[in-house]
Amino acid sequence: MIRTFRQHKVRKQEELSQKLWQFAPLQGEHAGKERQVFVPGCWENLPEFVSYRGEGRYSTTFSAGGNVRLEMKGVSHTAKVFVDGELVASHYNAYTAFTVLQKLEAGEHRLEIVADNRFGEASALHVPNDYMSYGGVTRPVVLEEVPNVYIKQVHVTPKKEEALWKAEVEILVANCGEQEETFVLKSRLAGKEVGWDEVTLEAGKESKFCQTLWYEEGEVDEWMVNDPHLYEIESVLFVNGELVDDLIDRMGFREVSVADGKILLNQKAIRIKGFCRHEDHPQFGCALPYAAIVADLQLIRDLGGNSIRTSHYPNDEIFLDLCDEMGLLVWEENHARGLSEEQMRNPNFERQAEEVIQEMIPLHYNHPCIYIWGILNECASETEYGKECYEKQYAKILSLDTSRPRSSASCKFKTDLCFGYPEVVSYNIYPQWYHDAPVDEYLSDLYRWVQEETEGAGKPFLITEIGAGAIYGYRNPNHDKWTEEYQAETLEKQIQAVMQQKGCQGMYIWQFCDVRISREWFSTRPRTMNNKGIVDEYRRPKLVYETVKRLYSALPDFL
Ligand code: ADA
Repeated sequence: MIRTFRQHKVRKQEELSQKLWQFAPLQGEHAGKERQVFVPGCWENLPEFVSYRGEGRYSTTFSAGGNVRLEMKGVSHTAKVFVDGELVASHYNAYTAFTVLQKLEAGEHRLEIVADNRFGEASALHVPNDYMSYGGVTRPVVLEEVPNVYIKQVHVTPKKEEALWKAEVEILVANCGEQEETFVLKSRLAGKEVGWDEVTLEAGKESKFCQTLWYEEGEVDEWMVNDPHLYEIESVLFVNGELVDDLIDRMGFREVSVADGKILLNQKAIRIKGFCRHEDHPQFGCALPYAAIVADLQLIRDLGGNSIRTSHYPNDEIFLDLCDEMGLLVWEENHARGLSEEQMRNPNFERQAEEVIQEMIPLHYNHPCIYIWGILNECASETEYGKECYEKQYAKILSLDTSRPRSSASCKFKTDLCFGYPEVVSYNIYPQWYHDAPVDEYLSDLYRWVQEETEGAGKPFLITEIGAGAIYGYRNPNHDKWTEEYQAETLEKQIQAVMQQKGCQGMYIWQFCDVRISREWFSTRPRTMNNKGIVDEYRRPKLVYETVKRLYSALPDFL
């Protein structure tokens, strides 16, 4: 499934995934032996490849011709794409989409995607880590046929001015043909239209078209947490009077701002009752199907949650579509977890991390659920070199989106140097788990330090991780660590303390469900899993489930 709504009525679009492809590993004892696998998927879900690190070749055929645009929504973690045997694209990072546009003769063509999940210097972001870097074509593959001049992207920025809503519409049109093209462009949103008559675009060029639509009070319904209203923006392009291309996207009228140390959604201070969530499932790896994503979101809602942090990478667009529809707020972040200064000095780090931002923001720009962009979870924000990297990445975000605040989940207790850059200060803390300090004392000490000694003073403050581990089904009379009792008692204290901390706008529990981790991390992770889930990997609730549900449900969505 590509999106939860239809994106084209005119342009030919076809999903090449949601079916069996041929698969062959390229190394190891099964090298070169083809078998059928379902795409999207991870090869770790095939018993013989549970821990295979190497390359895997996926192949299928498609029928198309003309300007053929292929979009790979996610290949983990390095991809090479071949059409009819010719290399047409290379890409790094599992969690962002990439496209290739080619002129092909009408007829049947062969598509091969070689995925590679090996670690090494070439990969700065995917390293052995406290989550699993799977292998495979893990998100949909989409085929489109576009005319020479086509609509490449539509961005809508909603802004409120007094009682009026305005929508700034920006349409990117590309000419992939060999001649200049003249066209008419129109876009319709919530009953109003913008248009451009007889514009000309040179061959091989792209151009942006911008206009603003205004809405009187009552003409549109706002998008709010747990009360989402979505609008389709339908853009169409005519050449010589003929409708040749279209693009439908969705938006919501909501504005995120920061004032007086608070994050505001449509001028109201939100209270974050969140969960960090990895894309992970014992049967599907990181390639969760639509119904499994819905099931996760329903559990989060049942738990009284109103927000999800896509720790630690951009998520599948289906997930974002569903959050838009269900009124759940999303903290979306680029891909990085716990990188040391040495790892950040990998010659590929800066380019790869910035590419993730470049690929994430324009594609996810219209989702009203995303209220903040995050970067560099728990990286070296306490060092001068790290600080330079944070500064550059924050600047990169600002160059792509000025309508959302930025933040970074830090674990550098009273040593972080980077709070001058973002609009929101965020900390991951584990009192009562990795150390025994009382939660309220530890947190108020940290908060005081941020206010008195850092450039984060006066900015909104969030706890982006807090939690404790429990092995599903393990209980004992001592309520020792790893028991369900210990986890439930600890979360009770943690949630109470965070929600009562003055100046703190809410929290994300680490984490929604237990997840598989890289085997190199086995020694502090029983079962080679991160066991801090509120539900286990099969989504079976632990004792703590009812605790979280009771505490979260009692708190309103706004402060
Ligand atoms: C960190 C990190 C998470 C996870 C967590 C834990 O704060 O951001 O990815 O590793 O700790 O379980 O210790």
